[in-house]
Amino acid sequence: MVSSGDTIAAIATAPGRGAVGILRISGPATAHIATRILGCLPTPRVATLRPFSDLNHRLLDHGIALFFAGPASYTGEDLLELQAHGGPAIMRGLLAAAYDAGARPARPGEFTQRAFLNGKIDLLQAESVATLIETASAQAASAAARACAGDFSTAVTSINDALKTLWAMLEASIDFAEETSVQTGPIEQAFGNLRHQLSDLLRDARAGARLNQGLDVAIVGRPNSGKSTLLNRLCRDDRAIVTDIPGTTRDVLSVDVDLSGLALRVHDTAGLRETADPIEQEGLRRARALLKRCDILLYVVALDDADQTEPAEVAAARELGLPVLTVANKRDLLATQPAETPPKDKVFISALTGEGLATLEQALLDLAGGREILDAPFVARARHIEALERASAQLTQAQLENADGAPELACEGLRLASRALEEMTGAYTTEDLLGDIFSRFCIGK
Ligand SMILES: Nc1nc2c(ncn2[C@@H]2O[C@H](COP(=O)(O)OP(=O)(O)OP(=O)(O)O)[C@@H](O)[C@H]2O)c(=O)[nH]1
Ligand SMILES: [Mg+2]
Repeated sequence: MVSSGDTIAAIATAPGRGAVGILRISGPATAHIATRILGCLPTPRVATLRPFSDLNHRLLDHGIALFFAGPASYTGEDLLELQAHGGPAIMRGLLAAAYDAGARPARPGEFTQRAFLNGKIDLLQAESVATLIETASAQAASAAARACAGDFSTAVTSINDALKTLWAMLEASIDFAEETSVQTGPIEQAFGNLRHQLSDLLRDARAGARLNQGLDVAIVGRPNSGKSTLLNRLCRDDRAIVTDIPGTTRDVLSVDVDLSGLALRVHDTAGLRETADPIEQEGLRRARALLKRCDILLYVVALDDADQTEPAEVAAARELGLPVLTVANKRDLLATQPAETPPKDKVFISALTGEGLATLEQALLDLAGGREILDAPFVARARHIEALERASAQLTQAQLENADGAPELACEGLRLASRALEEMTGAYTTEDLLGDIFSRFCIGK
């Protein structure tokens, strides 16, 4: 067990008043501190009702004490949880008593960091603890809970094991090349299987990252096409100013929208047109900058607009492969229904009356790959995608090198691919990476 030698304490419940407040203490002095505050050391893993007192024997509260003897605890060390009445004065008093008895304040995420350092969980599990706490979406929370339970880690570790087996086969083929005729079939097959598994995992991880981070949706189109009206419809709130004056919106207005469990950030933008107005020009600059970093475009075109040509910005976004959903708006102004059956990337709506909104939302969900994202088996982060992409590129390269008769180079490629996977689980890691990950946690976790 890795123990940092000192004992940490923090309030684990959210600040403010609550029915119950929890103080957590972890480290070698935990049993001593427990005895000072409780008058005795509770039997491990048994909820015990005790008076809580400070070191001057002043009663602070009565509550439940739970003692976990290391290594059978969250952190892998001796750990005490005190459940008191959740008043700020009580919790401050308990924390001060813990400090007086020898604990020091815990840094953000330090309990989970200790759990990682003591081998209770790996890095992927630790990161998903933070995601589970942060996320507002039920789907993402469930996927984060599966990652906490180790689903993502198991998938990564099993690929890494297969990779190492292949590496050993290749090494053997080098060592014994002159003695036996090397069987290339099984090696090629192992390369094929691994690439297949890695690409499946990358697909799942990309979906998991999207579920975790949500998607940015930009609403663009010519002035007065009804973009701001559409934003208000999508968020079911009167957020953006709507007038019949072209050029009403200047700033980018961003609103969170929950689309059947998928977290969207929808951005309303200034209408695309040539203008001499410096304020509007700045609005257009911001709109164009947004186009470079969004995931999906809603291109709004008013059916009564004489100019139906697609703005250059939208055409350029299509060129770059950005998914575009064309929203033909103001359908209520048409005397008859549109004759054409729209393709799947076009919908007819009236943002004013709300007609066609459900169709638009379904089309948006489909275009975003919403089903796959919502079904993601676990949550992931950009760092995981980057590592999986690196592992995948190394594996592809190694297969080519092996086919070219350079198994030594292929072995080096497999070593680097394995290193990338071990960076994910934390089997291989650096101080900087750990500092970066755990500093984002809340205190007490
Ligand atoms: N009849 C009808 N009018 C609409 C519809 N959608 C928007 N409008 C009207 O069109 C005008 C412009 O609407 P906005 O939502 O402000 O348009 P915009 O695209 O945000 O305009 P800018 O911010 O100037 O670029 C307003 O008078 C709206 O009431 C619609 O579906 N039907
Ligand atoms: Mg507007």
